Amino acid sequence: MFKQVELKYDFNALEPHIDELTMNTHYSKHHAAYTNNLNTAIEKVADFQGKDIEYILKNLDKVSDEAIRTAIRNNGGGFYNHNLYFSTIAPNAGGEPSGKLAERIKKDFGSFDALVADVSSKAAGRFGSGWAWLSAKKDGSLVTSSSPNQDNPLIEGSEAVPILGIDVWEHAYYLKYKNVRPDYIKAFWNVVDWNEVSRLYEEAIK
Ligand code: MN3
Repeated sequence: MFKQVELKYDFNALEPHIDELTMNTHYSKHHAAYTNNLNTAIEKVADFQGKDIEYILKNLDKVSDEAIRTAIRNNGGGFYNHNLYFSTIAPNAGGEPSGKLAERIKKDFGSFDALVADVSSKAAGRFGSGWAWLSAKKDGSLVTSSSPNQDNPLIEGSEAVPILGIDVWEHAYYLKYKNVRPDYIKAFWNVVDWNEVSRLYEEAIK
């Protein structure tokens, strides 16, 4: 049984950057539904019993039934992506990373501001619903990308592991930011928990 990550903060804790109603609906309804639907879909796949979500997302081609495969792709992606999202945002966060991650950002993107601009432009440019990512490869290098729907680099067969994702589905921002997605993206950087992202980076390159 897959379980949603527990929030270490209240729904209103990310105000004014992400509003309470959006956080509550996003976590209690959207993420909960992805999680429940994943658990239901997975029951029908013997190969996936007891497997972790990373394995499942990388091995969707093992599911011969197209409807079940699609259900696991959409809801398994939704489960994984939102666990990452909700665990890498926090109150009193934002700023810039330090240590190994900061050094690698400088090496791969030139500066922290250049990384933010890169991911922000991929998030703003994603047509329709989807995500923009910062991911790490085993050799320590960092890459950015964007995915449609609830896809992510694992589903797409990348060797890179996501360490930060911006959800640009309208449910992530529309109540407060309406059609102005770029304002939400700008605000998102104020809630990024770089300590947690750094921890995921170290984990990914181990
Ligand atoms: Mn979402």
